[in-house]
Amino acid sequence: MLRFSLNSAENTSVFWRMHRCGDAEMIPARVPGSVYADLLAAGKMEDPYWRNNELDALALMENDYEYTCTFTLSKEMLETDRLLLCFEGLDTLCDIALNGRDLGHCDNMHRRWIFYVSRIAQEGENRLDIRFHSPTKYIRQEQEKCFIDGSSDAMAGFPHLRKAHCMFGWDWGPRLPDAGVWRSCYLMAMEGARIDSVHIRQFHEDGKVRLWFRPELIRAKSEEEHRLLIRMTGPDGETYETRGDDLVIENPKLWWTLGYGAQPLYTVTAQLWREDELLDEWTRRIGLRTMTMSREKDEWGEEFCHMVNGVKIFAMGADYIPEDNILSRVTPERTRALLEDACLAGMNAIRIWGGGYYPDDFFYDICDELGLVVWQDFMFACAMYELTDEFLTNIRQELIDNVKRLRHHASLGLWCGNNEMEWQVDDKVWQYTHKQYSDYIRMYEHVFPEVLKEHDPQTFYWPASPSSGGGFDNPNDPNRGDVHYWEVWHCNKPFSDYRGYHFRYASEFGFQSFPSEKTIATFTEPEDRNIFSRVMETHQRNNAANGKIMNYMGATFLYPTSFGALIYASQLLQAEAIKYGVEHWRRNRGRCMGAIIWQLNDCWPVASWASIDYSGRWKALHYYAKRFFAPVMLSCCEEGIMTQNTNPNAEPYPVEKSARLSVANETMLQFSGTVKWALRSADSTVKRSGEQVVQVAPLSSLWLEKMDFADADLYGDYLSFELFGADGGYVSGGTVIFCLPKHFHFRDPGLTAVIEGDEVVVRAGAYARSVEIDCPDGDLLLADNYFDMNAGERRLKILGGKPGTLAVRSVYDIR
Ligand code: BMA
Repeated sequence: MLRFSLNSAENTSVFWRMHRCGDAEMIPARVPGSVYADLLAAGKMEDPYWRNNELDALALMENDYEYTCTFTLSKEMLETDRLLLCFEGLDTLCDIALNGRDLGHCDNMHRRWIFYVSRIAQEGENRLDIRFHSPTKYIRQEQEKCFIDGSSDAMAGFPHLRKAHCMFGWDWGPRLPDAGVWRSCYLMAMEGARIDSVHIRQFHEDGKVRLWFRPELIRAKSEEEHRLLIRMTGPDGETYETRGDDLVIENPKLWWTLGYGAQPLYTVTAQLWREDELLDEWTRRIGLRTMTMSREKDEWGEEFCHMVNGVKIFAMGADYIPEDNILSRVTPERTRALLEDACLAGMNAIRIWGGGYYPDDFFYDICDELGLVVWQDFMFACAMYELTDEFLTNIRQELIDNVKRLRHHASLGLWCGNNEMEWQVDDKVWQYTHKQYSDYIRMYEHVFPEVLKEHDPQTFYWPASPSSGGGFDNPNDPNRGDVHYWEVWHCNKPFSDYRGYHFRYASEFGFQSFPSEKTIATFTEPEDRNIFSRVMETHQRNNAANGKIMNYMGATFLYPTSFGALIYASQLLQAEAIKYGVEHWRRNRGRCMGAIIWQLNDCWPVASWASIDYSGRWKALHYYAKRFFAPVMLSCCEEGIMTQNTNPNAEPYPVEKSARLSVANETMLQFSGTVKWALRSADSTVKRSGEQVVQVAPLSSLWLEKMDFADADLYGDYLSFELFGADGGYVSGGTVIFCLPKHFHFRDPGLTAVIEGDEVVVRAGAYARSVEIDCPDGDLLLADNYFDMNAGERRLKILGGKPGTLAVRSVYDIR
């Protein structure tokens, strides 16, 4: 098999150019790449993320754009049995011509497109033209012909086109429906046959693994005899070989989710031979493991949890959206940094949300290496679809392409039909016809399972997120399946509302905040830095949500009188809200088995639910997550003003002041240690204290006795609690207050922070809550941040970034 790359970076003899149709000027182009990326590089458009530039950039997509390249082919390539022109991704509507001859029309960015070009390609110079049609014009025209309802955060008509829905806008994303050759393209010259894919299944029995291989070949000549040889190399270099269709691995090294064991990977190479000629080779890495969802019936309903090698794990993670609206900016390095940050915060699972695109191979390779379980939505979200024969054929092929591309990955936890549509159809959120209603069932409950039955029967399939198993049977049931819970945030409920539910698996719940001030500076002029300015509101896509943040602000903190304090306080609101939910669900491990935070990342600089902002900076939430997703975590279920709906205008009223500590142990080992607690006044003086030795079984959580703090000063005392391991080392801890932070009588902690070697040393003279260490002239990644501390000292390891000047503040400074 000869391969001839048409990618700019790999083949310098291929020169791509592009132009706006109707405009004679050609500009240099890069492939893979996009219209926006090329126009930006040529200085033909402004940064679409800067201030309000988005609308000008959107208008550019009313045009068609043509990409052209010339390349020289050798006789050797042309004399093979077949010459294929392959596109791993075209975004989206386009017509392709080679040497002036039409090859075809493409209309799905999620598919791979292959054309047989033996008769059209020629020795010497060839010319390839790809004309991309305006996506905005197309969805408008189609919507006029046939109305299809869907999220109003995106442009009307978006469901008509198999293009990442969020490129048409979302409640965190801009309307920037870019276009272009967004993935690799190349020519393949094939002799005899080629390996399209190898379907590998695993059977785990009696401590051994039997691997079963089914090669999927594309043949140029049907009568020819071919032999397949499978070679495998284990993580320690051990080798295996078979000419048959299976292989037994004695003493397999099992792949585990992060936190439960190691991530050994085996490399499988399939070779296709014609007598002694090697025709093709296919190499992938796999992990030996079983992976499914457990749905055992129990006293509350039906559990829903990942089971890896027979072990039920508590999924801790976040929802992933595209990392950039300009897709060529998403690189393996950037994705690795993001996913490593997810792991640093203790995450073991990632849900790939269905309104974006199926990520690149490198995304899953990284998840395999890190031990992240991937919940994979198919790319259907918040919309109805009209199932014509053509649309059905198109999406069936989209599924086949992606299932075959991804099914071998160790990290692949489950396939899911769509995002939120069973729930939204059931709730009649959209206008739909009878046909569209029955098309829903046909797609997710017939067509999708059929495709998977043939191409990946070993991976669990779930019809929608959320769902209770399908058939519009109470899709968002708290007692079965997964749940999207949005009463906190979208319905303005207080954080404590999370405690009212014991979801089996929360696959979405979230709370917004502003990105860091340094990130805001990347898209604003100083005069824009007011959260109700037009620029700040453009970079907030959830309706009136900057006001919503202020509403929660008023319920929680004093009024922040500087922009900086407001940004900081907004991040604390988000972090506190999510902590309320996650800690509660971890305390109820067994009944609850998953907490997937909406959302991990952003695709442009924006106010959103993300825990890491577009510039890669950790918001307070991500540091909080590092604590509440810690494998062994001490948390406190307190009763105070926040949990009791008290009305401050009706004083005096009785307020229960109590606390119940809990230790969650998400490791495979028994945990032994000591819990220490103290009731303290605002200057940190201990009023009374206690301690308790605890033994916590693996994969369980342990409640301690409820403690009554009727004697505590409601506005002046707080409870601190810490967990120490058997070796005396600090494991986990925190503080709670019994009133709202805005009413607590904080003393000025007189915080200071200095760098000593590879540590930051923080000192406080009194109780300091949510202590932020920032580096205004640089960026620092610390072992902990936004933490509570008693009067005294804390030392924090510097994990990354460049130390510069330090700035430190706490809730005391929100005023
Ligand atoms: C859910 C998601 C997204 C959305 C988020 C925040 O509905 O599935 O569609 O961005 O909530 O509103």
